[in-house]
Amino acid sequence: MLARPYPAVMGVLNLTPDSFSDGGQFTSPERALAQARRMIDEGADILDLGAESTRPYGSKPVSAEDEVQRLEAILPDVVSLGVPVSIDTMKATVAAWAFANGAKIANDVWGLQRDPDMAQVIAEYGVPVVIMHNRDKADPAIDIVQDMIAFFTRSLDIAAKAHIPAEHIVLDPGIGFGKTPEQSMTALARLGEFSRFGLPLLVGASRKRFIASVIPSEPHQRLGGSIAAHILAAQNGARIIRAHDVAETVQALRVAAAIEDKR
Ligand code: HH2
Repeated sequence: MLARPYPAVMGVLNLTPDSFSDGGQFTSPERALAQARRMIDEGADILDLGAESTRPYGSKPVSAEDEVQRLEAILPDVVSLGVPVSIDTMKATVAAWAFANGAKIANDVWGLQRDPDMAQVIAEYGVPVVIMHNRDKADPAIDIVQDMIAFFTRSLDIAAKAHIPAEHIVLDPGIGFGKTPEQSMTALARLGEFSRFGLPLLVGASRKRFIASVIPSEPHQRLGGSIAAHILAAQNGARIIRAHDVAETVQALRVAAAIEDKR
């Protein structure tokens, strides 16, 4: 057995026309299912389905009805592939629909703090939840890690009041959400500070804008930067990595873990 097991990989599948890096690529059920199969073949442990882009600039808000409509054509078929499916939504009604149709994990980019019914729905279905840090607007003047600790404390309070068990909670720094590129990198560098919560961490740095702040690049040109961030996140304790490029991510994580094993 490896001294430190490599993290699980969550493959991203956006059923949206406007996601920042893969918008419009997987809106047809055939292409979405083919991508889901491909990510499973490449080693994805979880598939994260999203039907509303959450990008900070330029995404269009989608009604719950439209979000469900986008998912209806695809989610049940993806569930039938046998890999756990997480639902990337901030709306409780969409999450409830997804759980009733086989999704097994909640992924809330507002950490239970946007939709007041979200925690209750998650508790009723007894599913694990990814609580991601977010802010309406980046503020370069704040200590982002302190802000995240306060945010997670609020989210965990909401979760406790809804009787979501601690074993069902994963924390996520929300790379690129309500943060300057510098703050996203600070969150990654200081990931170890979240170990105080004693909960598993998920990191999703895939193709994000902070990479372009170091070296100018379009989203599809950011694989190297994504892998660098994910390897460091794994070394700093991340247990789940959310990525678009599953094969490359799995390979990088496994090689890094195999090398660490020789220390
Ligand atoms: N990032 C995105 C969306 N959902 N969920 C979690 N838990 N963590 C993340 O870092 C995260 C997330 C943004 O990436 P993507 O899904 O590719 O883009 P979009 O929101 O534009 O669909």
